[in-house]
Amino acid sequence: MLDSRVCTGLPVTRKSLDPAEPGDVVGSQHWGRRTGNLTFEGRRGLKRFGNPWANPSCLIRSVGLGRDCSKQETVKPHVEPSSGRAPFQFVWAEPDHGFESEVLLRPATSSAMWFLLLHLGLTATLTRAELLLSLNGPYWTVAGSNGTVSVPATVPGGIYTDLRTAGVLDGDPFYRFNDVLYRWVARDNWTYARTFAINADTFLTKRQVTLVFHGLDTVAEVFVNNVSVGVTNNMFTRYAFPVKRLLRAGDNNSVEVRFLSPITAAEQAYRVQSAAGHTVPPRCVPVEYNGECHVNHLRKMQASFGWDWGPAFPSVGIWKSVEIIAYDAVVVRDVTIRYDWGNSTLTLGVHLELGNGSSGAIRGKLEAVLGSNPQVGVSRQVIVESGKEGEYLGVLVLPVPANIELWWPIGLGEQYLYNLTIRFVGADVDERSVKKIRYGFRKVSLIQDKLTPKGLTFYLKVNGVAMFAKGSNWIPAHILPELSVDERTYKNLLTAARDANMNMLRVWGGGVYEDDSFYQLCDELGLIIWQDAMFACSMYPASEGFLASVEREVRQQVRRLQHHASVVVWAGNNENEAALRQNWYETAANFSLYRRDYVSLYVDTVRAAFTKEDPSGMFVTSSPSNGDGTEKEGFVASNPQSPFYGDTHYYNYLADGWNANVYSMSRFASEYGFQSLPSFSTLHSVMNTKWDLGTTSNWSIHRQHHLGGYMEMKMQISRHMHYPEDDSTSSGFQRLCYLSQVNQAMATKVETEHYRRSRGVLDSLGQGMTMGALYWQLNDVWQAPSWSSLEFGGRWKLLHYFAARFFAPLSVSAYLTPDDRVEVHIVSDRLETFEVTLVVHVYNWGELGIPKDEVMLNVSIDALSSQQVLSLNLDELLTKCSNEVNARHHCFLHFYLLHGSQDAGPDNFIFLAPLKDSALRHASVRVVERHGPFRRKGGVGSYYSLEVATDAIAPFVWLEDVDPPRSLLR
Ligand code: BMA
Repeated sequence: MLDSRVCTGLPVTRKSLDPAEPGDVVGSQHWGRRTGNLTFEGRRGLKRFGNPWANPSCLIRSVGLGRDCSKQETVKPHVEPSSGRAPFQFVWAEPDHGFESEVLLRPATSSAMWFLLLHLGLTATLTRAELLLSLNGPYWTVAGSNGTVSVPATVPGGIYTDLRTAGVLDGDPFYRFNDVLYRWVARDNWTYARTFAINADTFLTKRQVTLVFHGLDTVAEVFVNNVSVGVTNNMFTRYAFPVKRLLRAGDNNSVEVRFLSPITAAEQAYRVQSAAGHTVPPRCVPVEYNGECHVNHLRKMQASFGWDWGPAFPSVGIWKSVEIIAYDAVVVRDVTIRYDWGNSTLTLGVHLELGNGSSGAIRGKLEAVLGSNPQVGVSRQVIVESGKEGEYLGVLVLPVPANIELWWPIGLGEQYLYNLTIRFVGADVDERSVKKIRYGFRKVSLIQDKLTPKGLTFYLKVNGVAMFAKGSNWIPAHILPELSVDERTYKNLLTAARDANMNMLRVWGGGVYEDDSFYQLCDELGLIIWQDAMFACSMYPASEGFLASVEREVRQQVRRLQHHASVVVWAGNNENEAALRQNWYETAANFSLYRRDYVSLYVDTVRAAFTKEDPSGMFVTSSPSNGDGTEKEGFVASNPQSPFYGDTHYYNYLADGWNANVYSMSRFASEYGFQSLPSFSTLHSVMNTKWDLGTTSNWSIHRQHHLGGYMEMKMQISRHMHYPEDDSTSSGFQRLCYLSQVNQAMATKVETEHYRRSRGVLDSLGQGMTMGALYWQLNDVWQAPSWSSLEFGGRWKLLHYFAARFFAPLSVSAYLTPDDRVEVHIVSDRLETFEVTLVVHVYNWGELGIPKDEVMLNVSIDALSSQQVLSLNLDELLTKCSNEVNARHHCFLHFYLLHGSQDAGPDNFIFLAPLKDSALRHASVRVVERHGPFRRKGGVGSYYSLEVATDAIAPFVWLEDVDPPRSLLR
């Protein structure tokens, strides 16, 4: 029963980033592959005790058929002298048994090694792990309800991807109107099925055999060997079904997942909910979304029914891994961690699974080892008894060495991460379960202290440092959840965030809780995460069943994510407090009813589950909210957007976005932004340039989900620049793409600079002390007008280049007051006082390279501060620049900072009149030299170095890669 598609095999790579340890499963392969090539790395630093890795061996263990195919090979390390790292390569040939194998790593026996382990009171165990039979891979079929469509399927995956691969959907789902044309897919019910073999001698002798789905999207019934084992209705929870009694020895076992159309499921849930006269609005997404209704009744990615930046692709499928696990002892599922600075201890909450219907207690040893130098460990005998849902919580307290290095957000220090291994070793059974994580020591608090004359502060203190949060809002990396968890895409987008000097991202509540690898990357990159629970822009049911499902979801997600150094703040929802208070969905007539539901869901359920799992964690019930202020007002504040408390979402598309004086104050601006079109190179692959150009074409209207979006864009652009005479010509449309990005970049720059400056402001009303600026939105899910700074496929919009500058650690910015004063500020995120020379140059638009006047000032900039350093009278400043009456149309101001003779940060500028009225000269801009490509260190792709020349002052020049790697355009 070999499948020819997998015979050639993919290279096996080790997923975890940790060095391998004795007893580790360092690789595994699916049935059908007979050779493997595995590279892994051994632990270093144990030299003192002899190197147990001098001669390690690998043991191939086959699971699935019970035949003992084990064999042992010695693997030769190749030690890199410079790093001391010891990568091993192991090539094996597999007996032709056609099932799953795993490769275990064995150290050469070394008495010193045993001494070390005994010294730590640990068991170096070579006992077997729980058995795991992965049901992932291309071995599935999926069929529609009337049997006319039946195609091969892959798990993890989803129906749109499978139908596309099979050629049933013959076009790019994002091409023109395909999102709507392909909607029939989501209206059908789909059944995923496969067969698999079970080894009776290994699997079926185990005490517990469980079928585990890490993510089912969404409403489904699961059958094993034609017997129903359960139903699912929450895409964000893991489902585990006991299946031992249903499995048979041999290869004729089947699993089937029958999905109900999400559109039907949402409609049904809505009807049930409304039957008792209690409707939960909104009834549908706005008509501009071309979306579907009632997604708020499903625990599913809310944006998959349409959003103001995304298409509706109501997804269906097994979007995460599936496996059968079999064990006699327990499975270490998660670990939650509390770091007690005072006592220098880590308290580990080890979440063990015993499985349902477990009889009696399981005895064993719980161990934890921290890969610090020196390595520390703790070990404790436990008697595990089954609690709710077959779970048990074991607690370990681990002493932390004094020399531990802290984890810092990027920009404030290094991102030290330590290996932490947690094991359960059975006492009565020869079995162990291991969990490995990377842990960063940091102390974080959300400071909400009283401010005079009014309100509370709202900022993060990390390792004692008040951190200004700079960043953006993260939406899923793809509208199809199965494609959103791609590690390469994560790396591309998150590295771009880091490269733009961001230190924080908010994972927005209308998407998904991201994959472990996302948070792992954020840990490594030093990006702080604000994690919303997955509720957005809606009222939600508060029925018993709904709340129970949410409680389970939050419990599982908090346990999974809590240990990440990057995950710092949680919020109950996106904008639902504001929606309720401001009557977005006509709930005012029944305010107290909806408020009661609101409190039941976000306070009594989400917050309660969160606090239970992470008592010292930080949680706000909504974003935006007034934080503690919201709590004081019974969780629905009279103004959840108050400038005196918490966080705000502020959008004003009508005022002049380039004028700093139009922006309001905020303690923490967690959303604000402006739309733009992506580059023409990104758009043209999904349009027909014969019909679709121009903002009034059917295609452009179809693509624009934000009511009035083009009108606002036109208004904003026209204030400062010449809107194309006809945006339906090819050049006019391309010009619009460019101008919309210029406008977006400028407006977001001006607004962000306003928030960064406001760190140092506390006005007479009590407004100011802003400590966060996260613009909306970082990334995109398709090629359309949106607020993103990164296009679908990863290309940078102008805004992203601007962000790298306006988020720089040391930044000079200026603005013109209504009474014509130029106020110049310097903002510093540095940890020490810094001496700089501020240079202000006055330029005439007509004269390239020669400032007409100059002001210089030496200043000492306090650590972590925003300081106003200059206030200049504009008319006086322009006297040498131009003697025209309208001098400000001929001149602009340029600012930069020097430290000694070196640049101390990015330069900056302000315009003094709308550009369309200014005396710009026509510039001829050319690339004169090109070097590269060079490999990007620690990032994705390569880069070039180009020399660009101009013969006149040319604002807003950026380079666009018109042919990005296809791999990034999935
Ligand atoms: C905010 C977000 C999103 C939305 C964005 C732009 O309110 O929370 O729901 O996409 O505005 O309108």
